[in-house]
Amino acid sequence: MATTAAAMAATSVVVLDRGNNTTCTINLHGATVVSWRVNNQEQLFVSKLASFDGKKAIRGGIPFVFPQFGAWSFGPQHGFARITRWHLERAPDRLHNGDVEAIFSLMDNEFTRSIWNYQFRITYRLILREKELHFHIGVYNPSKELSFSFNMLLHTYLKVPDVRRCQITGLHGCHFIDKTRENALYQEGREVVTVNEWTDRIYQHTPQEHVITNVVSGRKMRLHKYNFPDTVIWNPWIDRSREMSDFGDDEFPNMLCVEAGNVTSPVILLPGTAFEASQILQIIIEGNVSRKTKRNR
Ligand code: TA6
Repeated sequence: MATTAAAMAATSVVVLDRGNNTTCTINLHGATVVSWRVNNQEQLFVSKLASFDGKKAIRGGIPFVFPQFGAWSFGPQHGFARITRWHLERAPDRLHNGDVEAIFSLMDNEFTRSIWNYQFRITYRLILREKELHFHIGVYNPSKELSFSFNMLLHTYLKVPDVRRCQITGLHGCHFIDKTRENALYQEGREVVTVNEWTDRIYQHTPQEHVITNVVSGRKMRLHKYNFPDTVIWNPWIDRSREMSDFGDDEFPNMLCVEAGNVTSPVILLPGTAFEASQILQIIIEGNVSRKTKRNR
């Protein structure tokens, strides 16, 4: 019996529910996190014009960029992972400490090999904690002969009341490729980065932690990353917003992309080897001790 689009759509969404109106919703189309609600407050931006047709990338949430960042002569912009249906490897499961975990996976198939003829397997483990969302990624090369290289990035769309009031730490002194100025290379001189115009920058060799101020309800968000050396900062502002059919002309003030990834130097994966990377998004409640102090306890 053919699977109807409606049935497909219905079975495309996985919800991690930790109780207390704290949930995380993943669409199997791209394993795109399309919602993260903490005490009923949405933390991620999804465009009101986003497409959920199971073909186009979802405009918002956290699309998974792999194996290519940006334009690609062999295939779609930002790779095929965000437009491919992933497998639910392990259904949402409540852990002993009340956190909820689920695992998604993507393996090479006829479609991916028609674009990029390599065997691969990705596991994507998400853990929903009280005020945190954890992302653990493993990329494995099952081939006996062939190595492959790839970019990988979590294209996180943060929801913000007013992007002009946001500040991003952890970029001072970093070199960046400015896609708004013919990809010229510059060095960041500001202690905190603000966004008051079209911004599209690939910051290189950034530290493991960024704090973004004035996200939902004026709070701060800590982004902690491991094995993701680069950070992309993006806001399309007025003109670029108009160029995107799946993005409202008036939506740019309410989103800020802070994207952890491997962009400037691709990862090379030898046969039979694996690569791991992770990201933690943490809502900072003033007085909330930093991750380091918590760990040293
Ligand atoms: O990550 C920033 C960026 O590469 C921008 O250049 C902009 O193109 C954005 O991604 C969105 O790309 P998309 O393919 O989703 O339209």
